[in-house]
Amino acid sequence: LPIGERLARRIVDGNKKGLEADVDEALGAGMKALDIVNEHLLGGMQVVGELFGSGQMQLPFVLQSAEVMKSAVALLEPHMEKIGGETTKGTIVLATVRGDVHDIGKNLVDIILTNNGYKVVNIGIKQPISAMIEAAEEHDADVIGMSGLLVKSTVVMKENLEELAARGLAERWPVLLGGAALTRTYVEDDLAGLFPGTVRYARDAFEGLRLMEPLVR
Ligand code: B1M
Repeated sequence: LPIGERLARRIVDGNKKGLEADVDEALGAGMKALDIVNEHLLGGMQVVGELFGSGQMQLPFVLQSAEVMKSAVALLEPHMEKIGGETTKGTIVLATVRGDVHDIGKNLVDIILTNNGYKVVNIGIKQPISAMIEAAEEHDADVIGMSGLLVKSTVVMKENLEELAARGLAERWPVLLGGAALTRTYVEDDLAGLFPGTVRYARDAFEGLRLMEPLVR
């Protein structure tokens, strides 16, 4: 198999043995670290999701795939382009919402934003809105970013916005939402219609990056 397909296969198979050599080979062949993630590793993860969703893959194997994904991203991260500079362009508190453990996407967002000059306060998974507010206050954040992959998490995000509004904090932090169960219309029509502040949807980490500039005021 060509190296890109081999890497995708590793994610599907949850096979970490020899991963580093394959990553080196891909980089040595002139592939860009981010392209390896986007074009090959995420494709593998997509297949895992389909197999799991259709009952052809059991959860422990999904977990193994996630481990390989995380290791591959960790190996590639030092090879990603970074913009230098002393000052940060702004600060975002980033969390996976209450009840949700999925963090691969959130951590990719962290890497992309950090590499592009933002300060990211990544407070982890299963975070209640109170923890996001606390971190945003402590770090004087410009934006609160929430990730969640479960359908249930889209409801939690709505509740979180309601909580921000109820506490009079809707205008204080614009909110960036991302994760596979969300849709643009759900966020930008339904949620935005309920929330007195600003809430935006990012389909992927790069849209998240593009949205940061207008959100940081
Ligand atoms: Co879970 N899981 N999982 N899982 N898992 C999904 C999400 C699922 C769609 C699989 C399926 O059924 N086909 C399904 C959800 C169904 C639903 O809600 N209707 C599901 C389920 C059911 C579950 C469990 C409930 C299974 C169980 O226990 N029976 C359980 C949930 C536990 C919990 O959260 N309480 C569970 C557990 C797990 C593992 C632990 C095994 C593992 C996660 C490991 C980890 O993250 N540390 C896992 C995995 C790996 C997946 C799939 C296969 C892959 C997710 C992933 O990492 N994708 C997933 C299927 C799928 O999504 N196709 C699935 C790659 C990642 C880069 O994409 O996170 O979407 P994503 O991020 C993208 C964008 O969404 C965006 O940028 C990224 C790309 O650039 N983005 C943002 C994300 N967050 C953003 C935030 C932003 C901006 C952009 O700004 C703030």
